[in-house]
Amino acid sequence: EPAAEEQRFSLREVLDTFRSCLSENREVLVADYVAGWRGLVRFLNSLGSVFSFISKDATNKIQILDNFLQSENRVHYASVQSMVQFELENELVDLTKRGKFPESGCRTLLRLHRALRWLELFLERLRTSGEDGKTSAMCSEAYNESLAQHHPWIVRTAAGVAFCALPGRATFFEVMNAGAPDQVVAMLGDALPLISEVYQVVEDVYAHNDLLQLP
Ligand code: 1Q0
Repeated sequence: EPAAEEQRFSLREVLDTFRSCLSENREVLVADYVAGWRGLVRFLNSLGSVFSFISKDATNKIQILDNFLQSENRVHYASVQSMVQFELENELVDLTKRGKFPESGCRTLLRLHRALRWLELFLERLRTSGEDGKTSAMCSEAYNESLAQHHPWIVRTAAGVAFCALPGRATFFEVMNAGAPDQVVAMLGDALPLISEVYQVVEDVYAHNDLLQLP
């Protein structure tokens, strides 16, 4: 039935939203960025409840950005570039320590941005892995190279436990719902440059404005 079909994760759909994220003038569109994440969270939820502490946090951050997209300031939140400019000009960001703006668009999107680097590293490992590749190892390596550096010990520990519950490569590919393993691998090959480009554009915007360490 269509309703169930809509809920089903499809790798292609998620990749398409990340593709539509980048406008011609290299602006990153927040609505599409958030839609991409919503798709990933749906995927994560379909892997089981061990991951719900992760998906809850991601959902919360998606919701914060969604609220901006529906607020009276929504025009300023159309792209990452305009969001950064708007929040900085109007002093809506806690720059050095948490204070009046614990849920600024800038700091919220930064958390997802860091997670996108994890995704990039993980998917690259998945893409180049052999049939007997261990997803949990790929996942924790990718995590240690990226997000872990921003997480306290307790979160790193919980994440490590969750990674152990990841299904094997074959199941993982099935859940991606994108055809036979070689088709999934091909699709990942198409998708990764795109994900890294989105990552790099956001990274540059944040670096340029000295926002990479927002509390
Ligand atoms: C497949 C396994 C998924 C593993 C995801 C790796 C990330 C682990 C992160 C664990 C920490 C989550 C708990 C909360 C942490 C927050 O403290 C932290 C910082 O925020 P704040 O407000 O406290 O400063 N939050 C984050 O760092 C954001 C983490 C967001 C993670 C979103 C993960 C979404 C996962 C998607 C699954 C994709 C599977 C790949 C296959 C899809 C193919 C395209």
